[in-house]
Amino acid sequence: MSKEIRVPDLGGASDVEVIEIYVSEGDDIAAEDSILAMESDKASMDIPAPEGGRIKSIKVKVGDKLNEGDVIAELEEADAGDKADDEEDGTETDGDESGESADADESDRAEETPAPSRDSASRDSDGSEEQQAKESVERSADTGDEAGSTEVLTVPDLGDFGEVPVIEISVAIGDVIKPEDSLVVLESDKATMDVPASKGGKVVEILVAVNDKVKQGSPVVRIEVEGGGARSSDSEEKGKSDTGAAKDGGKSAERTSSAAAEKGESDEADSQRPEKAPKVRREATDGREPASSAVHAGPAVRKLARELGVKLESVEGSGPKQRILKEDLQDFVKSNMQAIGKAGSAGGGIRIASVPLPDFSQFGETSRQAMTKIQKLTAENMSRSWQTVPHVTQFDEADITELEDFRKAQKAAAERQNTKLTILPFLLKACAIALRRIPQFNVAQDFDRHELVHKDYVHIGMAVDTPSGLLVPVIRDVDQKSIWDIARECIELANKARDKKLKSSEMQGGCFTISSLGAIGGTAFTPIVNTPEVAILGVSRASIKPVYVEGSFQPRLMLPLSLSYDHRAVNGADAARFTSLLGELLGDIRHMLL
Ligand code: CAO
Repeated sequence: MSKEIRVPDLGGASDVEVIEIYVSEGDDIAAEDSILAMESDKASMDIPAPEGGRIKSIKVKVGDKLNEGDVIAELEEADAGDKADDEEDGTETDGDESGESADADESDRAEETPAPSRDSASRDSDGSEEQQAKESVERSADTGDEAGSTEVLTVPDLGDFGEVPVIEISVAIGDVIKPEDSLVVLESDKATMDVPASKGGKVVEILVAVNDKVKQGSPVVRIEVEGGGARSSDSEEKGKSDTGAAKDGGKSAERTSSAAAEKGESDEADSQRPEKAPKVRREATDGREPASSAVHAGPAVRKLARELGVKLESVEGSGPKQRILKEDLQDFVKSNMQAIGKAGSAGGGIRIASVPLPDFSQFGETSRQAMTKIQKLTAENMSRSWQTVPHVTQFDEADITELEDFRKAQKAAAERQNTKLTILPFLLKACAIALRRIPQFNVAQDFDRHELVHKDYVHIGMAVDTPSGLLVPVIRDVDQKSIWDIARECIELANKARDKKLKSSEMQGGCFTISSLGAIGGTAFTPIVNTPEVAILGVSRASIKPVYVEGSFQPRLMLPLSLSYDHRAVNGADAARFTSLLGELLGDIRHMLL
């Protein structure tokens, strides 16, 4: 046995367009599931299924204009048992009656309004909304007596809906509005409605708050009617007559408002309306967020957007009249998530948390200087690495007593070669050998593809301190170069860095970085991994220390090493092996030949 689903009471609205159909033939639906969305100029509403079942046929299509009682779809009842019960109850009758039954459901649902907010709760009790309306009108009357120019605009007939929560206030005190401008947006679980202004003027008081529940006759705003034509008694009468007219004649918000607009046009006179009324939604004029009522979307989509925390103004609608469909919302969320994912994996999107700054001038004189490009980039890179890499630092010491003797012995040879030999080229060479022997340090991690990228080359960056900030030129194929070649390249690249002559290609392709503070001082530090590399060696100042060798303490030149590594790629044992190997290679440079 099938049942017809019909358009319920539309509050008097007629020829309301079907803008989206949510179900297909054969779909199993539950009671209350939205079947389709309809939209007039001022309201969009979802038509819910009065009961569960299977959609046998759909009788309408997008673009159709429907009226109360029109058949929307045929529903095959889900359960014969239920049907029998229904028949016993006498509820299974012809289409018209099922329409009534749908209406009855509607009114039941209308009573199932959410718990009022604290604000509205106090107003709701004991019918105090009416009381409030009355007070407002009285206030208006008071003002009217003095100024003879204010009026309270109220909620028109809302059709089947009882009390409906306010979800947005579309105007602000001081706004000049014209008839038909939206004052507030109401949203029940089935419909979103703009409450239009029945006449124009300047908003002097807003009489509702978001989450307040309102119904027909509830006061919304008080306006100052330009030209001062409206007297208090008029306004009271008009308030009543607006409501009354809606009751007697047109039952819809649309009709009420258009009737009011007509009235406004006829008796309030065009002269009272500003010649060119400013836009009420002023996204461009005062920086306030545009009201989401400015976008076309049905209640189901609005609800979903709220649940997902999506601002509908950001979503492009692909439906008729740029209406936002559920798919548009899904696409929006999907593309945003993908963008975030890409930004994360590409290293972008890292936000440098800004700490709220006090007014330093209260403590003394200050001046400001713009950050250099290098400083900004360094800040971003350091933040990204600090936030994304699980760092561990392994500390060790290398006995470079013999190395230092050898290095000093090469001073004349260095001068002949027109270069200088510091500890750094030896460190670079030792690290290149260590990277070859312990290859887990020479990788990158691709978390998108869950793969390790093994590099079969050894390019090492060296941190250079320059007046504009830190730069890291990269020496290529360190494992294949002689100590003299490396020494020359170190000087050349360091000079280029300080003279701002480094090409970007000379700062790319690094597998590992050395940060040497040895010429400056310090005993140890924790360098930050230059991601996507997985390790960095910090070098501090070498000093003579008593070292217990073969039964006695001997003065040895010890070089402090601080190896920071990404613990996802490298484990602690490998890190200890790496620094031990460096100690071995630097302790006796003949090992570098093996
Ligand atoms: N222990 C003792 N002496 C050291 C030393 C160490 N660890 N490292 C260098 N020295 C000595 C050098 O041997 C040299 O002495 P001599 O003139 O007697 O030979 C002197 O200090 C000056 O060295 P240098 O700084 O000119 O040359 P370098 O090769 O050691 O370093 C460079 C070159 C570019 C790395 C360095 O100048 C630099 O800019 N370091 C700063 C790096 C930095 O800022 N890192 C921090 C980054 S944030 O993590």
